Amino acid sequence: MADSTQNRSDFVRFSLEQGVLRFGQFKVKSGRLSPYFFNAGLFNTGLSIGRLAKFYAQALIDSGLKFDMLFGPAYKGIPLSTATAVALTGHPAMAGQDVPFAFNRKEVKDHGEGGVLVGAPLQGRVIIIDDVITAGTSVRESVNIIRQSGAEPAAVLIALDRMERAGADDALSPHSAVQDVSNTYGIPVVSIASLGDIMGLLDHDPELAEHRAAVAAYRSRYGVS
Ligand code: OMP
Repeated sequence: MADSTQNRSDFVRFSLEQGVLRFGQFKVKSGRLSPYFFNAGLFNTGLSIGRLAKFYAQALIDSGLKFDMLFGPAYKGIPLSTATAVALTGHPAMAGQDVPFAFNRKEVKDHGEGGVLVGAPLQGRVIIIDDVITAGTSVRESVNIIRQSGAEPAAVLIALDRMERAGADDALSPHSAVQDVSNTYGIPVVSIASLGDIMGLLDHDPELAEHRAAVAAYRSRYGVS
């Protein structure tokens, strides 16, 4: 198994073990009833966020993308960018290179150090880190912040790509939210894992066989290729 495939399937397994990935019936932001849900907020201990960060770091290294620093949109991107910078800096492929990171505040601060940005100055090729992309709002804000600082948004790094078509049931877009983000800003979106990897888990784990049909049906109804 190639390294990146291993990272993807290990991540799906890890998410399941942590209770982050669940099967059942969940109403998602789009209003659809999804047979699975990925709640990244449940990576909420030192051990689990440390492991999560290693998966992000490995996915970024596997992508082969060149980058200079990380940016985590408030709020969820803040611990993600911080932990991933730690994981990248300790990754053998970085050969000891330190990785700067920054994040934004949701409220502009008018005293003290002021402003909306915290962390390293935004410069060079910046990787935006988030958990899932639903409407792409936080990516749009991040791209604007990065460009306004004279830096270059280089890619978006997310945990899970649900690979589902955007839009209402009677007017489904041919593209997913992830593809729309990539097309709109002209930057790649790298995910640690995707719906395809979840299907891979369901195909190979007999204990999860009962969920396979529902996820496959959801995928054929809403999925992008
Ligand atoms: P933000 O991080 O604020 O963009 O929120 C992400 C959104 O995606 C939240 O509304 C979540 O409920 C939602 N979400 C997941 O986190 N995981 C999923 O598997 C599916 C969704 C979703 O609602 O599409």
